Amino acid sequence: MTLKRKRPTWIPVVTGVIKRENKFLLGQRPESGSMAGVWEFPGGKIEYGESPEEALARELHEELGIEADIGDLKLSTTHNYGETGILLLFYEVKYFKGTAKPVHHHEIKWVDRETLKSENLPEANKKVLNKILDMF
Ligand code: DGT
Repeated sequence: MTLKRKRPTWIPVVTGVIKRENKFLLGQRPESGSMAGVWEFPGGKIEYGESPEEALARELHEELGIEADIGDLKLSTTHNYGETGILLLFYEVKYFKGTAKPVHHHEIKWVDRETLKSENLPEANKKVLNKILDMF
C-alpha cells in the first residue's frame, strides 16, 4: 500500500510594510502559538468575505491599534510549510493614525535595513527580503 502525503491547504495572508524614518515596523509573534518569537511584518489571514485590503486594515487595528490607509500591493510570494501553504501579499502602508502598540505581539520594534537583514524572520519573508529592501 502506498501512503499518500497530505497536500497542503493554501491560505492567503496579508502583511503591511510600515516604514518611518527609514525604519521598518516588526512584531514578535506571541509566545503561545506557531513560530513563537519570530519577528514578522504585522498582518494575518484573510477572513471569509473580506477583501485583502479590508483584512489588512482589520489586522493592523487588532494587532497594533492603528487606523491604516492600505496602499499598493507591492510584492507576493508563496511558501509551503507542509500542512499549510501561504500566499503572502505585501502591501505598502504609508499613512496611519494612532501610535502602534503591541496589542497582539509579544513586542514590536522599528528596525533599519541592516538590522532587518539579520532578524529572525519567517522563511516566507527571508526568501523575498532582498526584493522587499529594493521596493521599500
Ligand atoms: P497560526 O498560529 O499559524 O494558525 O496563525 P495565526 O493566527 O497566529 O496567524 P496569522 O493570522 O498571523 O496568520 C499568518 C500566517 O502567515 C501564519 O501562519 C504565519 C505566516 N506568515 C509568514 N510570514 C508572515 C509575515 O510576515 N507576517 C504575518 N503576519 N504572518 C506571516
